[in-house]
Amino acid sequence: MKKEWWHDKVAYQIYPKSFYDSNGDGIGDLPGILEKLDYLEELGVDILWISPVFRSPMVDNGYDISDYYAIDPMFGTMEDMDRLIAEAKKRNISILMDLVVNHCSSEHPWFQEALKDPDGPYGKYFYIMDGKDGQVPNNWRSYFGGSVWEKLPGYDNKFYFHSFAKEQPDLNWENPKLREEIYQMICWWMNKGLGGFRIDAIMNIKKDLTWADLPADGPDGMADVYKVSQKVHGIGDFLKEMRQRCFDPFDGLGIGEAMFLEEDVVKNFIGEKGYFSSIFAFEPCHAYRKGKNYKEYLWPQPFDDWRKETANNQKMLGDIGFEANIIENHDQPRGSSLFIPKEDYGFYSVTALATIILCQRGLPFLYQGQEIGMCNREWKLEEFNDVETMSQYEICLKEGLSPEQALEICANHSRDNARTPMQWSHEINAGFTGGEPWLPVNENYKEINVEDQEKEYGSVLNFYKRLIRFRKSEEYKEILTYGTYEPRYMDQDHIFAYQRCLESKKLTLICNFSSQPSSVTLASDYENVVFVNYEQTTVIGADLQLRPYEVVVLEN
Ligand code: TEU
Ligand code: CA
Repeated sequence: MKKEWWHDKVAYQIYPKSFYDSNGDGIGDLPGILEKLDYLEELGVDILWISPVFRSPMVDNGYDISDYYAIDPMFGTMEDMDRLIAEAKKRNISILMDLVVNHCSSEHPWFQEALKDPDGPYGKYFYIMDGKDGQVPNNWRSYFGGSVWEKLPGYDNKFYFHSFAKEQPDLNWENPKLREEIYQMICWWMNKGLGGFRIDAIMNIKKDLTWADLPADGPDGMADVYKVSQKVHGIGDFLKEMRQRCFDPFDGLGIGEAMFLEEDVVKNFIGEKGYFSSIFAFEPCHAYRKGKNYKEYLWPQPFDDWRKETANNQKMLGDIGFEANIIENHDQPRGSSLFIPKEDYGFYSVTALATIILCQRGLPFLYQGQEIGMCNREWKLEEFNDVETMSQYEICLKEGLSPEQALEICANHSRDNARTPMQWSHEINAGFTGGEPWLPVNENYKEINVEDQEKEYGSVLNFYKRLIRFRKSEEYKEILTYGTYEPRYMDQDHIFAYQRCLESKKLTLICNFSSQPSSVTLASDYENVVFVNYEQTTVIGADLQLRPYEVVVLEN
């Protein structure tokens, strides 16, 4: 496998609106990130992915871009962005921005021009179609619920296509002019010295141009548009072109938001000749999404499925390339709430989870607040902000759930859980803002915050620092990066274990992911315990005794 500059790095995602507010308007901003760069450097972060900060009406918190060449005033100025790239570089941190090019905002000038003249050049930047006697052209359901088609204002029988909210019209990638605009824009940003991009919702850019109805999968008679992206061919031509034009010339890092790839196509997507440098490993953290209906979602994440999905993913990748490993992001509940039963939440469970993820093969991405063990909040219906949660609630009611049950599902799964302000201190508003935060802070900030954890030797934060140092240590960096991955002790209840091997070196991670003591009969002899989350070192005999949520990394 050819070595790349980013292979042995640790990445961190910032959701800028909720990271740190520098001017008291209740909204996180770029100067806020600048102020916290030393904190991130100290944590051991090498790559920073910043969710969208481009000009946007914020229907989907910046995932609806109205000007790709401007910073939204809410976040600061272009000078702030340039300063951030430069200051990060001084600390050996590369910045990834968020590339949202499946769609733009309905306020983007391209769409505004298309509205004026649907048959003109900008009409062809989008998918504008005739309906069936005033009815939508087909039965596809958008990600956020309802039809993917919205009537073009001023017309009786013309519709435009949107995979997400109606304020996010999809861009027509079949149009070479549109692609050219996108490529120029990416290169313009890369020339500013970015490390690369995280690439949003990219699997949706190829449409089924027959626009044929799909078999209904819900009582609304519609079918998820997501199925179209799974079915169509030919996306590779676009992605290859984008890589060659925009990433290769800069040795840029492109992390695709692509999921559920089949084994036979994975090598096209990542690795040396792949369309992307890497893609996120969603399967292990989506193991709770059993049925297609929200009411079939499981809570918390079932351990066996998580373990199995991880093993499958790692096996499928083999030596092809690296996935980007996560337990959470801005679209997921908090990892420490999803993976750990509520009554078990604590230092050992949170650090066990951290160690399992960071010692895997792949490029680890932490999400802001993960490093202090931030968790889900308790919600009242009127406190939610997210577009997806709003429609989730309605859909739950339509699925026949009571308002209480619907609220419980939303409270567990809402993306707003990840979007509550970063907990910097035990001061008012968790030290995130001097003003009124745009989304409520999690009330537990008095117990869970950066400032206190920095002072406490045995805190989750200090554990993460130690874990990242271990991952990047001269001694174990190579094996933790390039070592093979083999799941172990899969037949033992609540044991998450795997072995990493590189040449003659072997590391075995064994974790008791449960609140009861457990033991594992070891298959071979071990010489050293090289990493632990409990204070006293474990005594290793033929049987390894493990305390609740104890994790050990052994060398032999
Ligand atoms: O998400 C794409 C996506 O597929 C979503 O349906 C995601 O799986 C869902 O929100 C999980 O609950 C990306 C962004 O990450 C998301 O924040 C945006 O809302 C979306 O694209 C539209 O840009
Ligand atoms: Ca601000």
